[in-house]
Amino acid sequence: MKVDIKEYAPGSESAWCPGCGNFGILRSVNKALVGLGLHPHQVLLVSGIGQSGKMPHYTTANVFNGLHGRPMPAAIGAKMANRELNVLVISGDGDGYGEGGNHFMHAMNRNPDLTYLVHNNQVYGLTKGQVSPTTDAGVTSKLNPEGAFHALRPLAVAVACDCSFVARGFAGEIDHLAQLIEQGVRHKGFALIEVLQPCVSFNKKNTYEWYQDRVYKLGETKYDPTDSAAAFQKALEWGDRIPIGVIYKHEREIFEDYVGVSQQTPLVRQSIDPLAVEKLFEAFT
Ligand SMILES: Cc1ncc(C[n+]2csc(CCOP(=O)(O)OP(=O)(O)O)c2C)c(N)n1
Ligand code: SF4
Repeated sequence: MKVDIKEYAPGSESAWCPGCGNFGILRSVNKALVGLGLHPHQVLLVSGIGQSGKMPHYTTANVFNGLHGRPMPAAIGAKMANRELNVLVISGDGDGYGEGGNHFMHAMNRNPDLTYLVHNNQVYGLTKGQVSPTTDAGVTSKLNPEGAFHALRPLAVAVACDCSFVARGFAGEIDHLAQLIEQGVRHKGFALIEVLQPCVSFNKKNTYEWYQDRVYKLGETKYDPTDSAAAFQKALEWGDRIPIGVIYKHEREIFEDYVGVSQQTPLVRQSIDPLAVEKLFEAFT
């Protein structure tokens, strides 16, 4: 049955500030899921804590909202138990690159079949604008009057970790971002999609206009996303020109194949033997 975007219409009103870049990301996610022909029951959105972490609550897909910086282990567990689910992990730059930096690195290395959206607004939005790992050097906040020190370049980290799909979108380019999300979900393996997300309340530097003056689409240039050395250079490009599109992609073995769950009936479809469960409990009493 054809999917109607109304299926993803939220039942609750959002608590985001008017003009927040998260609205554009949510629209792109919904468009992509419709484009993929996926109904809400076929999708799981797993998030951490933050303004980004609220996003799953504004859709009708399955939701798991966990701890700050910790959506990844829950998402990997869900995918292992039910590989038929399309699992999207939703993070912020603080959640994913700061608190969750350890999970970020190991997930990319292991290559589970997940799509990872990082809403990069270059601040800790929910806690009122402290500097984050990606805040541009020199940018100040109330808690950091001396300014941020040096910005992490997570997409270069991703290429170095041999992440099998690395892309960047912009919340002001909804159709382009929706296309990237579709590609990320179709990709067999770990797909990182960082999204440049204006925070209209706390980031007065990286505004919609600031990005619009700088972003350019890699798909409109002669760029080969399968060349890892070129991808590393491209992932470091930031300043007067900022690339959006697919930066790096290649196929390699996924974690589910390696651990053998791809060859088994998904755990969620296996019947439970109450006697076996009882024996298991006995072992712990
Ligand atoms: C372990 C832990 N540390 C800190 C916090 C407080 N906290 C909640 S949200 C947040 C910042 C979120 O920033 P980011 O991940 O960039 O998301 P945004 O709100 O900008 O979307 C922090 C520090 C927490 N909830 N748990
Ligand atoms: S504080 Fe920033 S990130 Fe949070 S809802 Fe407002 S504009 Fe969006």
